Amino acid sequence: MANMTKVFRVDLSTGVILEVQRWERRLSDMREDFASVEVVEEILSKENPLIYEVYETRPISTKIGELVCCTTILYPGKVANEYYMTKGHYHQDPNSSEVYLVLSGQGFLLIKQGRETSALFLEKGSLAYIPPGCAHRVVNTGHTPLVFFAVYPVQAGHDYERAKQEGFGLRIVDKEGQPCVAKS
Ligand code: S6P
Ligand code: ZN
Repeated sequence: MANMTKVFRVDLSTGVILEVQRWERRLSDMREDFASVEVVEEILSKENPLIYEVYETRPISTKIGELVCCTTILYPGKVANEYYMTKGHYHQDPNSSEVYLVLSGQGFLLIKQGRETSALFLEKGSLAYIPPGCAHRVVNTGHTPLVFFAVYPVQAGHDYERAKQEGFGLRIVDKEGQPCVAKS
C-alpha cells in the first residue's frame, strides 16, 4: 500500500494542480531561444516576464512505466513579433512518448521528427500525441494563457541542448495581427 496513488486536484479554470511541485521559466531562462536576441536583452534591461509555469506530480518511484502528470500555463505575449513559447526539448529516452490535452487558450504545437517540423493548431479540447524521438515546443498565439495537461513516462528525461542546437526550423510570428508559420 505504500505506493498507493493519491488523487490530485486540478483547478480547471487556471490549470494549477494543487499541492504539487511548481517550476517556472522567465525570459532570462530563455535568452537564446527567441530569434531576436537584441529584443530579449532590451526587455530584460527593464523586466523579467514570466513566460510559463509548470505544476507536476511525481510518482513515488522512478521505475520504468511510472508516469508524470503535469500542467503548463503558457502566458500570452511576444518578443518582437515572435509569440511566447516553451523552450522545447527531446526526451532523452528515445522510447518515451507524451500526450498533451489543451484545457484553454490557443496556439501551435511544433513537432520535429527527423528533418521535418509540423505546426499543429491547438485550442481547448485539442488532444495531441507526441511520438517517441520527436522534439516538441508549444507556442501561445492567443490573448489568454494557453493551458495544457501532459502525461509522460518518468524515465523520459529532457534534452534541451539538442533541441536548441538543431532548432525547430519553424517559428510562429505575428504578421499584421495574424499568427503565421515562418521558416527559420
Ligand atoms: C515534459 C512536457 C512538458 C514541458 C513543459 C515546459 O516532457 O513536454 O511538461 O516540460 O511544457 O516545456 P519545456 O520545453 O521547458 O520543458
Ligand atoms: Zn516532453
